[in-house]
Formats: sequence, C-alpha cells, structure tokens
Amino acid sequence: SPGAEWWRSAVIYQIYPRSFADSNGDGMGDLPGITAHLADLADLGIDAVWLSPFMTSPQKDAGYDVADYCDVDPLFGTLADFDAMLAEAHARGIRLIVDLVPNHSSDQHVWFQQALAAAPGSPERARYLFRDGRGEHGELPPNNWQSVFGGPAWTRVTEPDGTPGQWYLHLFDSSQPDFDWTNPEVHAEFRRILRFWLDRGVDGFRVDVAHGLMKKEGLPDFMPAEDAGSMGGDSVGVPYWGQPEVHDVYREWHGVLAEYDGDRALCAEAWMPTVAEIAMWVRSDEMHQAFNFGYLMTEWDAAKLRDVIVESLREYHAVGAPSTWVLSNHDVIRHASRLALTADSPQGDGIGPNSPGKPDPVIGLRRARGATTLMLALPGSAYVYQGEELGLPEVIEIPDEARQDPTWFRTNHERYGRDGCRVPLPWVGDAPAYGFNTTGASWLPQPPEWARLARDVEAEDAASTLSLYTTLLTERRARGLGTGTLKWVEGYDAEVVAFRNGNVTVIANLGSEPVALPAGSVIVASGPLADASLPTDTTVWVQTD
Ligand code: TEU
Repeated sequence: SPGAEWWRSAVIYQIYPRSFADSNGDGMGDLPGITAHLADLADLGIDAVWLSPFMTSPQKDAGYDVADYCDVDPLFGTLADFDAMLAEAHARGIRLIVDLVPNHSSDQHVWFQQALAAAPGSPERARYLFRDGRGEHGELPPNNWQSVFGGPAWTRVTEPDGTPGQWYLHLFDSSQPDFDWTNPEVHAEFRRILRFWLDRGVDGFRVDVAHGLMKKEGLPDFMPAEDAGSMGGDSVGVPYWGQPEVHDVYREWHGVLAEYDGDRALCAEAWMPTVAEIAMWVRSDEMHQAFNFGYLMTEWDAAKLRDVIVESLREYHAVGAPSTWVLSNHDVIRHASRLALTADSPQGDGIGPNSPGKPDPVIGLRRARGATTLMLALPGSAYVYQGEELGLPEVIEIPDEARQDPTWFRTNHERYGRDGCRVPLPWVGDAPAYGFNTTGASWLPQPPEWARLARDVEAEDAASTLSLYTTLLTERRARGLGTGTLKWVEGYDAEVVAFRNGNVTVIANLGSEPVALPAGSVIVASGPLADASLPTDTTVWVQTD
C-alpha cells in the first residue's frame, strides 16, 4: 500500500453517502452505513475513500449546498459517527478525504441569512457577490452569466424593508450563493474549516469547483459559446473559470495542510476543457492532484485514448505530479452506459426515457470492463466511483416525480440531470431495497436489474465485474503499477492500445477484429478470451518477461 505521498499511486474510491448504505431505514444512506461496509471496501483493495458532502445541508444539490461546514447533517448521522467511521477506516489502512465546497454555501448558511438581513454595502453582504441590477429600477441582472444548471446566474432579493433589492451571484442553483473570495474573512473562515477536519484526522480534501472561486474583476458580461455544454464553454475568456488569482487560495491551503504530518492532500475538481488547463492547479506548493476529466471525456476510440494518455502524462509530469485517471463520478453518465452511447446522444446532462440513441447495455458493460482494465494499469492515481465495481449502468427509467437533480428543474425538464448515476447501491440480490437497508425505502427507485448486479451475487461469480475489479486492484498493488512507467508497445493495429508497465503488457482491443495475444501468461482479462486471441472491446494484462 502506498506510504509516503500515498496519493501519487492510490486507488481512491468515491462514496456518495446518500446512495451507499442506509443503516436507519429512512431511504437515505448514512455514515454508520459506510462504517458497516468498510470491510467490503478493504476486501476490494482500495487505498483511500473520497466522501462526497455529508455536512449540514438543506440538500437542494444533494449536499453540495452546505449550511454548516463543521457539522454532520442529521440525515447522515453525527460528528461521533464521523469519528467512528474515520477510526475504522484508518484501522483498516484506508485513508479518507472529504469534500470541501468553497465556491458557494447554502442560502441557509448563517452568513447568507445575515447578508439578507443586512443592508446593501454592509460587511455581511460583502462575503457574497451582491450587486445592484441593471435597468432603470435595477430590475435586470447585473450581467449575462448563466448558471451551470441552466437559467440565469443571478437572483434578486427582497430588501429587509420589503422593496425589490440587490441581486446575488450563483453559478449553480439559486440556493447556492457564491462567496466573494476577494474578502479576507472568507479566507480566514476556510482556513478554520480546513483545520477543523484536519484536526479530526482526515487525509485531505477533494475541492469542489476548484476553478471557480475567483471571478474576473468587474464581473463583465460573457456570452458562452453555443456548444458550451455544462462546463460553461471554452475557458479562454470565461470570466468565472480559471482566474489566475485562484492560485493564491491554494498556496494558502497548501500551507495549512503542511502544518500537519501524514501527507495530507488536496485534489482539484476543475472542469476545464484541456488536461493542461486542469493541471494548472497542481503545483508543488498548491494542489497535490486534479481529476483528469480529459480522460473521462474521451470516447471509446484507440487513437483518442492514446493521445489523451500521452497528453496527461506530459502535462501532469510537467508540474511534478502524478497523473490521475477517472471514468465515472456522481456528475456524469456511468461509463457502463456512456461508452456505448451513439454519437447523437447527450453526453453530460443525463439520459432519460426520451433520449435518442440509448446505450446497448451488453456493449456498454463490455467496454466499461475493458476501459477500467486499461485505466487501472496506468501509472498514477485512479478514482473509482461507487457501483462501477458492480458494473452498474446509468438508470434511465426514473419517474419524473422521483427526479431530484436541480438541473432537471432549472431546465424545465429539458436536461435529465444526474440522478441516473446516483441510484442507491445493491448489496443483496434477494432483499428489500437490495440490501441498501432493511426497510425497502430508497430515495431514488432501484431498477429490477439490481437483483443480479448486487454485491453478494457478484461475489460468488468469478466472471463478475466485482471479481474483475478485485483481481485488478490486487495485481495493480502487487506489481506496483501505480508507481510504474508507461512504455508504448509498437507493431499493433491503429485500433489497439498497447503498452508496458513493469513486467505487464497491456493490450486493449478497440477494433472489430480479434487481436493475437503476446507470448506470456495472462494475469487478467476484462472478458472471455477466444483461442489465444483478444476479442473486440476487451483488455488483457499479460506478464511478458
Ligand atoms: O460539480 C461542478 C461542475 O462544474 C459540474 O456541474 C459539472 O460541470 C457537471 O456536473 C458535469 O456534467 C461540482 C459537484 O461535483 C456537483 O455535484 C455539484 O452539483 C456542483 O459542483 C456544485 O457544487
């Protein structure tokens, strides 16, 4: 298991608490549910857990709207439950990083409530981005920025005296007001929050919307490109993503983490369009790593995959960091479905019953297993999103009235949003709520195929996706692939990705013809091999020395 600078080669498992395991039967996962399953995660062979937000929140954006950064939401338990979970994780050799949401708070945060009660121009308002509106009576938003979730990025408040008043900026939902990071009070408060969790013993932070904290001075108008998608367009000239002043914030935080022993780490969630722009936040005195969304967004195409791997190794190594690899998270279509979407399907805004080009589940799972087998052989750190080890697909048939993602509401049901990758996990094939809890309640309905994809069913099956992940993680660790070096292997077809890492040769066949296996012993394959050849959409690890 990785020791010093553990994060350089770690496999980090993302837990989305509301959908992981529910100990009290209210239909919502919780911290004691996580504690009860840490043994299963240890068996899987992960090094660390990243826990999505569990802090006090009205849950308008599933906890990414925080009302109290230093407490646990009663839905998920108590601080004592948190401490018990962390102690149990550490006892099992699993590190824990928590999600920090510094771009915005909930509108229920005491600071925002104080800001609403205070006058324009007051110090209370200066912690957020309140501005007068345009137009004769201030009836128009201060600029033309759009929310990532759809609709305008500004909401007008009613002043304490009852008159229509100022507007506040929210890059996401209107319940998520953006902080003003030019205000030293905001800096001081987040240093305090970092120390609160570091003192409790967390191993680091995943930093939400890490590219968004600073806005261009004067908050100038910006017209997003027509094909901007959910990321808000090309980063060049976007006045709210990737402003250079953000570096100062992470230098400050790096200093706070450095006061603590034990290799605490910061990981940036920064949806910038290129790997180079994502790596921009990683520096020896800033973030330790950043999610590689360039890799996640690459389709199932050998040339494109080779290109993004080359680019990733180059760009991250240029800043002295390990590359990270990631295929799924709680914001994107699960890769067991995404990799089989047809070209005219939506990519980032969810899929629903009326989406065009629905993915073929058989092809999707085969590719997902092939893609993961490729990913886990790459040097660097890898992220795994809960449920992908079971081969869970995106859930498409969610009844409209059950959907909860703010994107769904803010786009008048035009974008399906992210509920389809957030459906509670199946643990037991033949039990209420598939073992998510014992009462059968579940905050999102679980589909019938959860019965055969449940953990206990897959644990009994040597050919299951769970067995594949367990083998991959065991062999990756035993062979030191995370700290290895990639060497491309020449001589294969253009539709084949082939490289060596240590004594392992990795061959991924993205073409339609079978590929001959190299001489050596097969360590693991993502699917059945046929007559010493590698079928389409399949990846194999072969020991070739
Ligand atoms: O996501 C940030 C973000 O930019 C996403 O909205 C992303 O662009 C989109 O989902 C890609 O499809 C983070 C969290 O991961 C997300 O769950 C939160 O909703 C968001 O921040 C606001 O806190």
